[in-house]
Amino acid sequence: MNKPIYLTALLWLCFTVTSLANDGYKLWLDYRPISNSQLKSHVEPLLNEIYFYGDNPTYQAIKNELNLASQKMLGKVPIYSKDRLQNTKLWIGTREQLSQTLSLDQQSKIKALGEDGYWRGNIELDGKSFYAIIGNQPVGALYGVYNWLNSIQSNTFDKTIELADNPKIKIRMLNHWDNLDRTVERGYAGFSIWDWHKLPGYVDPRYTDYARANASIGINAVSLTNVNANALILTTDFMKKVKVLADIFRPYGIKVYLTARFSAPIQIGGLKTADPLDPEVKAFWKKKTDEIYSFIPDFGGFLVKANSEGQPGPHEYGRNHAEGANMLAEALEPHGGVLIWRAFVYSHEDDVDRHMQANNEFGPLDGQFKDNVIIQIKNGAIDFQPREPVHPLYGAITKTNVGMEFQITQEYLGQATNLVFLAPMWEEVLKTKTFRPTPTTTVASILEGKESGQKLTLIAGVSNIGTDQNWTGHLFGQSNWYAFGRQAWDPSLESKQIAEEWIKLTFGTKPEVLSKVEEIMLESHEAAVDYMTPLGLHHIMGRSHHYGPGPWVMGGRADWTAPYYHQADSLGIGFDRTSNGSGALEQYAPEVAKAWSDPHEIPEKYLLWFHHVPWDFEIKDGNTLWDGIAYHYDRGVKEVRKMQQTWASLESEIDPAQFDHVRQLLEVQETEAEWWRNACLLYFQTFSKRPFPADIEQPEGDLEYYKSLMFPNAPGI
Ligand code: BDP
Repeated sequence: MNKPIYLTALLWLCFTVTSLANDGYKLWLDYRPISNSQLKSHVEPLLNEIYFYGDNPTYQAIKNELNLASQKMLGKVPIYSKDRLQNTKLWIGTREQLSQTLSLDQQSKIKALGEDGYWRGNIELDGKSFYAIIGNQPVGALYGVYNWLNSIQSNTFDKTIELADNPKIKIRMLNHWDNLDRTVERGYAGFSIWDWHKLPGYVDPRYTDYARANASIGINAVSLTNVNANALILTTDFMKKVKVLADIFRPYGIKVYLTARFSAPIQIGGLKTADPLDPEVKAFWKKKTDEIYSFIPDFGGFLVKANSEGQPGPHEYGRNHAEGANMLAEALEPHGGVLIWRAFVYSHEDDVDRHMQANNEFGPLDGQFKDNVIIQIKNGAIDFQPREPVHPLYGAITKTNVGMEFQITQEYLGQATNLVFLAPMWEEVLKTKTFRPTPTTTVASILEGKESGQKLTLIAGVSNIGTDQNWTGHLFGQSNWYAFGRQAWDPSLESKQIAEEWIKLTFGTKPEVLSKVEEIMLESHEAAVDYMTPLGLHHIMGRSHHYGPGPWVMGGRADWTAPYYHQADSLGIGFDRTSNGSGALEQYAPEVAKAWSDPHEIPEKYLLWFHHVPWDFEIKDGNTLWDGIAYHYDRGVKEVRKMQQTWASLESEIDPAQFDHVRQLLEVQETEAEWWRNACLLYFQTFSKRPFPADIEQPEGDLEYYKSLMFPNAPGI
């Protein structure tokens, strides 16, 4: 081989190998070359002639994205025009900047999209045609550009179609549970991406990529630190570090929030008390808040976990949650800041069913919170279980701003070794009817402020991001970050649509890949529920790390043990929350309480959540409860095997590195699903004293062996 040919071949090989080994870092923004020639003929002229109406940091961020995308998609940088009419085909700007060009009708249409909305479409002017991406604010244009690039990547861009969109939720927020030493509570993807030690001097380029990823899916708020908060984050030294992050995020439309430790006045303020009604305490928070705003003028506000799981709060001083929250809200108010107060409260001194404690605390306080307070409520009343009935606070309080807290990190859903697409679970929650305040109310309509007229709307998700090269540990964890952003933007989106979008951006647009990966994703949540906690079982995971099964976990406070939740005995299994039991069902609207109080009427997926049911109870498919439980566990394992086979059939279609990463993890998932099934069935059999149905794979192994497994180094604790 002569030298130049040899060198070209070598270069080609290097390029192919590196381009094949996709490490997942680029997430869904790994723009692929456009192979469809028709699409290319529509996109290329636009990227060759871009005109920006003015300049600002957000437009610089858009240019940065267009540069990256164009180089990958077309192999060249875009060309920016200086004149809006000469050599120009793509306009990017705000409604105001384009007001001379837009008809009054177009202007009012765009205006109606609100502060983060965007419009994109064709505009005819003096016989010439321009493609325009317009926001009411620069950030709207940014969202419009991401949406446009997304449509190019998924092969759906059509210049002739007008498209407008706007978020239904105002604050679309990631909650990082990141500690200042970079460990991450319930994090399974390495360490925290916030390198506090090197900040403010060293700025990791990852911060910008993080902001890009969030902006591309509409996330506009991040709380940087663990809700089990460290007061040091509020010191001046840390503020300088936080400021660097806020400055990076600002052009991407992202506001920074911090978790505020309620006892900070004592820990960093030198006071003897943190009583929210004490004048010195109030003065501390006011001064502290003013100081934060002097560094970060658009600081979002505080997120607070108080009087829960040992965290300090107003109860120590005989004050209630409203008094605690309002004091902090007052400090934020002059700056337009928001106080997010979590409803995840339960006390070990209170032996009332943990399911009921948040309603008991917050119900009587409805209407007492200030306008800039939002109560952030988990999707269910216990704790991010594989499946939970909706939290009874939704619809129970109507005079207080409420927001959703989902968990993206898979604390109870196989952590980073299990492929579980969470959008179907969130969709199920969002579509749930609460029947309060009206018969048609759903969780989504409450969150969107349609029921109460609340202006401050919020959907938050506990982040699954860490320092792993692919950000989320499991490649499919990226789909949950993506889905969260999309559902927070528009809670009415279907999981199927979201899965399709993500698959196209991640694996390309081949129909076979699309349909098979979609099948895996859409069935994965039900599979996990089956092999972990079928028929409404809950909180039977390993103690503390929550990794793997632990239905036998005993000792310590009752509501941190598994038998508290499953209540298995010789007669049956399940937690009686009807009026004969804890009475939690009565916290729901009468329509729900009535239907669910009958074990024959309640949706079977919640059966054991609300009822203690005899082992021989006949379930809907005609089986006894005991056999039904066994069939569900067995089905879960079989579903994982089906996922494995489907994935295996895609080997020739998927990047080898990504293929192998997922293949290996699916093997781990199969082992873990078998472990769950065997351990739980063998354990529950000690109560049911019944044989397993003959046609399931017989649970093997020895219960004592499963009980003896220890994971002292499990991540995320
Ligand atoms: C639970 C976690 C715990 C969190 C708590 C919370 O196990 O680590 O601190 O929720 O949400 O899911 O505050």
